Amino acid sequence: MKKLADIGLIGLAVMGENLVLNMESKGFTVAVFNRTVDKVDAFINGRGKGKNFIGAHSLQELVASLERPRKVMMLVKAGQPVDNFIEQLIPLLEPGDIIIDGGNSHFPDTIRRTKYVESKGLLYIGTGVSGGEEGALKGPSMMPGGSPAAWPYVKDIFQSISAKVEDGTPCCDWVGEDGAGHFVKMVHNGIEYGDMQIINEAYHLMKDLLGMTDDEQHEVFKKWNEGKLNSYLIEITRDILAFKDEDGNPLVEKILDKAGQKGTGKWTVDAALDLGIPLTLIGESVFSRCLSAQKDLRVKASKEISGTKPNFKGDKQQFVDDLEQAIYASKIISYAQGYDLMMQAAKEYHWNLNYGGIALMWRGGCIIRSVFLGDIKKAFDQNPNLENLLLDPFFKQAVQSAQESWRRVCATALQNGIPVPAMTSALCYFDGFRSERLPANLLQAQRDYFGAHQYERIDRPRGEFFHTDWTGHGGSTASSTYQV
Ligand code: 2AM
Repeated sequence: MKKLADIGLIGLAVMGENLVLNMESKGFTVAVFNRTVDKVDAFINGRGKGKNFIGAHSLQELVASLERPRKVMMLVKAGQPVDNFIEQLIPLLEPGDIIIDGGNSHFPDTIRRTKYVESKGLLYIGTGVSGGEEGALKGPSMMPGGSPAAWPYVKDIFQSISAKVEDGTPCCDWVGEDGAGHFVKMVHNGIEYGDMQIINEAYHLMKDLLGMTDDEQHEVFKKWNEGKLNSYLIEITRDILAFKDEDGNPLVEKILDKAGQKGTGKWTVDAALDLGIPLTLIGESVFSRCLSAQKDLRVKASKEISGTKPNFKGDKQQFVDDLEQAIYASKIISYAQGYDLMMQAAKEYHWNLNYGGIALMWRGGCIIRSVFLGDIKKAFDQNPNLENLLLDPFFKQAVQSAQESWRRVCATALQNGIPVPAMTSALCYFDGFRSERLPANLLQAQRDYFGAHQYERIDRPRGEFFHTDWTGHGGSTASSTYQV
């Protein structure tokens, strides 16, 4: 065993333990510390026994056991604990040493911490780690951002422990400056909300509109997983639908329909609202969870409000085939919107994001891993300056050929009273996106009418603003123009 460790880790909860076991299995020596120090010895004498770990009983001991430049990674509860450890580490470290946060931090905190730690002469990395406990042990998707100068020192460790795609490419690359890594991890989680909602809508339609059993649906998901929808979430849905409770009935049907959420979907939508990006599908996915959570109110409303009841008269097989297309098209819209958000964030926060690389980082190891991400990577390889995924030739063609099926699914769902907010909002976005002219001319007229907010004209140069006295008694606020 080496005298000094390659990296130190603070936080021996399951994620931390699994991540260091992963590092050690790849040949790295890891020093470990935990606030509740007993856990250090428990780990060294337990899962870490006989392996290349150095147990530290204080931060001083941890820092003293590291090779230079020192790399200290925190996997602790997000929020104040991260700031506390940074404060405690700064006086113990030397210029060029690196503090890494591998927790689920909110990106504005990572922006702030990067600047602060750099101001002390140290380097900082905030990295998204996705894939849960199993991913941490066997190969997570990792999305590091922060001080670019720190990357060469951690690259080998991070890429060794991360998931790999079939050709061996690691699902980990440098994302960008300061909070970029945690931002991209946040968008990943938002996209995860969207992918799950789309699948849930398909399940809802097969169950309540087509009257299919869980076993029948299991077969459909199995088939879908062998095609272009091949992904981890389709795969687990397939397995969930086949899983039987002790009485032999599908367990999923006994689960209360009340969704929980930890808030990263909301963060993504908050960021979209802040940056003015139409992230409609993920937004609807967050709100769908909120509506599901109003279980008691829904039970009451269901007894008081009557409405259309599902009554399917078409060809079931055709509808199931249409559903596959609707899921695919909705998913393309969701990723196009997610990428739009990242592109705007890159402008706002001055990040050089590697869009193809991000698709590759999500290609394996994480919850949204799918074959589909390989096509996104290709789109950005072909055109690194792609303005929107929907303008890429492959995706343009894919959405166009799915379009009719997608419309049939949405229209049928609406006519039969089954809510499909993700699929329909995606379709509305698509129709809006491909419209040269939207009705916002009327909207601008309304704003000018009641608030003198002014408008631009299509028969005058852009940037020239007009106000009209719509009622004839606008007094001195009548028509004026100015340049902005
Ligand atoms: P603990 O074992 O001492 O509770 C995940 O909860 C990890 O974050 C654990 O390693 C936990 O340490 C650590 N953690 C949680 N809250 C903390 C805090 N306020 N200060 C330091 N570490 C904390």
